[in-house]
Amino acid sequence: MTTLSPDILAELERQAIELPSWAFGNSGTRFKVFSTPGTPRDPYEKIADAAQVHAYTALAPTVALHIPWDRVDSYDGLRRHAEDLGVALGTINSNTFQDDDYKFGALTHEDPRVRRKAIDHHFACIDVMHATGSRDLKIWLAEGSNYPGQADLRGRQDRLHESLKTIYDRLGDGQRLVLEYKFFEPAFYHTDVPDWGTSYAQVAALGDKAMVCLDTGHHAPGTNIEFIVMQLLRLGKLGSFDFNSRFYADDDLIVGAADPFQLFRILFEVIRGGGLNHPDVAFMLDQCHNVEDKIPGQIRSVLNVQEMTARALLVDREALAAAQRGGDVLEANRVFMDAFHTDVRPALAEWRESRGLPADPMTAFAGSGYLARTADERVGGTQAGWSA
Ligand code: LRH
Ligand code: MN
Ligand code: MN
Repeated sequence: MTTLSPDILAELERQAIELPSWAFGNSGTRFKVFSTPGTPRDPYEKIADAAQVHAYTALAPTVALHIPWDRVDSYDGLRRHAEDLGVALGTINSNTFQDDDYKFGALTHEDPRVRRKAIDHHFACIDVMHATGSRDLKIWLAEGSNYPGQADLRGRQDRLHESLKTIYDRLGDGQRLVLEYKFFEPAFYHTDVPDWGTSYAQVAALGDKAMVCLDTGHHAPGTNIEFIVMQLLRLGKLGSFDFNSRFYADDDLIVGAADPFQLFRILFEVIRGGGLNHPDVAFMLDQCHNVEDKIPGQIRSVLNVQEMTARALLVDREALAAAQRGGDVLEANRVFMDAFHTDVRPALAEWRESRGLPADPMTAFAGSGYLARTADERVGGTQAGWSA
């Protein structure tokens, strides 16, 4: 059995992956949303489910909220509820994509009234952050156009800067703005923040408290995502990850399910860039579980990240650097692939047990009866938020 050195275990011990509250709601496609018995009926129950993931893995100490999907009367109360369950509230995600006013944009809209409304929504999110103790305001904008000529691309970029600046100036001490990019959808011709370069240009113009969010599902097929990770870390502007995996578009499937090797390559660059447990980088999941059970889906996800992190930590970086310096292409590739092909699961299981965790969190959770219990208790669970 492969053993993991004390240094590697110390790194893994500090690994923290934030869960999205919306992963615990029902979700689907525009064709059908399947409901699951026991689905949370409110943000309190979503957090209770997220706390299960942490209880079985010790990997997921925080939960991200999406506003207004996770609207509650008292965010202070929600914060205490989370703490009672052994987790904390994390990133606050704004939402300017489900309101008729935003049909032609929000922060980029031609009409100052609509821009003001979108900015005010972000101010409200910052108020929530003060109550929850959250550090990050994550902004993803569903803004763009469908037809050439429909929109003034340049004017929209200028308005985007002005709006973001107004939001940025409202941030408190220790708070950050994280701007997420996505190459298409819902707009199909142009998107106002389509790529890391645009996100970088916009956040660089704001200041040190503004960073880029990289959602792994938001790139064209074949994009070398680890290169982008390297570059953003090099520039000191990688603020967070939204991890998930994709076969076709923004599939939001379990991270590491479609392409574990890509996840390994990304995590290798994170480590190479000093980023694992890096204080500037929030490691989040952004997933939906349309057909599988949601809590086990999240447990599987955090375990996948942990497993690929352990493999990436196993890369013999000295041997790799020597082969790279010597121009030994095949040796460099062998060193890299050796780590990727190492089965770390038995070593991780043993280590988990030594920390009082179940060796196999999936089986332990399945045996706990939690899903059957919540199915009995909760009637009428809500959707992930898409129609909330
Ligand atoms: C957009 C996105 C963004 C949203 C989430 C629900 O596709 O990745 O992060 O907040 O999905
Ligand atoms: Mn995302
Ligand atoms: Mn997405």
